[in-house]
Amino acid sequence: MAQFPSDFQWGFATASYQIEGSVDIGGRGPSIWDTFCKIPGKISDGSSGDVATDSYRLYKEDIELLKFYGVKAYRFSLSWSRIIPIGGRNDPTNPEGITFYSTLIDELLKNNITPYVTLYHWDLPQGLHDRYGGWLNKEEIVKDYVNYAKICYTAFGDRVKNWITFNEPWCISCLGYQKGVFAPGHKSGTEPWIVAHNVILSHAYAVKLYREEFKAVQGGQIGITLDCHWQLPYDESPENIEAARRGIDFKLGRFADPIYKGYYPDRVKAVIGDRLPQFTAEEIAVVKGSSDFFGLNTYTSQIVQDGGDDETTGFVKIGFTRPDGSQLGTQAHVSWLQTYPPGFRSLLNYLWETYQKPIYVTENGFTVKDESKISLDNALHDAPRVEYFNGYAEAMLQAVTEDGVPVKGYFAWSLLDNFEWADGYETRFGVTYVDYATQKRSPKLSGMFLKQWFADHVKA
Ligand code: GBH
Repeated sequence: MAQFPSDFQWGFATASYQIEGSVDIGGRGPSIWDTFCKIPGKISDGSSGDVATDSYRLYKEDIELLKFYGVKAYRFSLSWSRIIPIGGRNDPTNPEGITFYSTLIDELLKNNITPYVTLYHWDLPQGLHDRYGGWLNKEEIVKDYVNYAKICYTAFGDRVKNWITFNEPWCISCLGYQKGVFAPGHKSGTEPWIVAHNVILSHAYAVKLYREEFKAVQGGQIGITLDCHWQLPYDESPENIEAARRGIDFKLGRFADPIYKGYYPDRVKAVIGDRLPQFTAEEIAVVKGSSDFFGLNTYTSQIVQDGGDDETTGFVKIGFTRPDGSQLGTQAHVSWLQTYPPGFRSLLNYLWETYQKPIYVTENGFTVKDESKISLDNALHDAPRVEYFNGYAEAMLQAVTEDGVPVKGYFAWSLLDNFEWADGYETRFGVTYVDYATQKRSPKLSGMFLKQWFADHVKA
């Protein structure tokens, strides 16, 4: 049987605002998501991360679950406003917040679970948004983010050896500042490009600091996580083949090309023109080569056609229906996701050919249709999620053992059902069912499946 090498990492991923709750507890300051959730109509069920899976209090139960599944690693994110409640470089830090994460890290290590820590998974301190416009203000935000990163390296870097600076800059900029469906809910044509640029710079200067002042002593690696779905042209027409390439550049290349190659993609420059900020020579020297690995979040594949009016996609129309009317795969609870493992294998090959970096799949997962509406017994028997993970895990194994793509680790999204942003709690991505009335956690079949699959497919 084909297997991954013995050092292959696998586990589950979560994010602070989606699981912690306790938003007013332990000295935490508000984030832009606390504010956003209070705007009527923004969250489909009117909920928020106020309680979520209560993991600030129940973190030991979460670690028990991780142990039960037999994982080697756990990816979670830090809440910036738990560590620096207002957020800025001259603002006080919160010792209670630092102690919380320090204890979590110690408990993971005690149980032989390697922490993979994301510094920023969308929960900007509200204080910085109010003070100077948050991600829109280059001069301030880069310095404040680097200061926050420095506090984290200093407090946790003796034990944390795997750092991820940002989760999904495309979502931060396009959903937060262009479509307005994520915090802070802006709708603008210029802001998303400024925000994206400032996120890239914040990432790059935080990596520079790590490499110059921490890496020699702490010996860790640091990189960024980008999100991308594989894009299949609707047909063989030149316009649709070109649309798929442009779609990937607008989703991924706009971040990956500066970071791994040192310039914005031509297709993006051609369309965006002078709305695209420019890097100074000094800046691009810091940006280029600023990620030790390729962190990838991917969930689906898309069938794309030239046209439409959506700049966030690069003016490509996204669907799942082939010219003959057939669907790409099994439809998930959310409209944007269908199961299609071959696209995952293609994407892994594309990333390796294009960027030549070892890959960590930092998120991958599925949400079963109507899982919140069926009985607990039925929800625990999540066959479509098992089918999804089976297909994706096999595709990844083939990419590694047959195609030679260096995938080093895999994190399924997510350990638990949790606060699914604008979808609230109805959309469930967990391999563990959460009863939100009692916070009782119950493993689903898919969690048991992954436990067995990785036990079988990673060399001892
Ligand atoms: C990830 O984003 C997130 O990192 C994670 O926090 C989240 O819980 C998980 O996915 C599951 O959704 O407005 O057309 O883009 C994945 C990227 C961003 C894809 C939101 C779907 C909504 C449709 N997702 N997007 S669209």
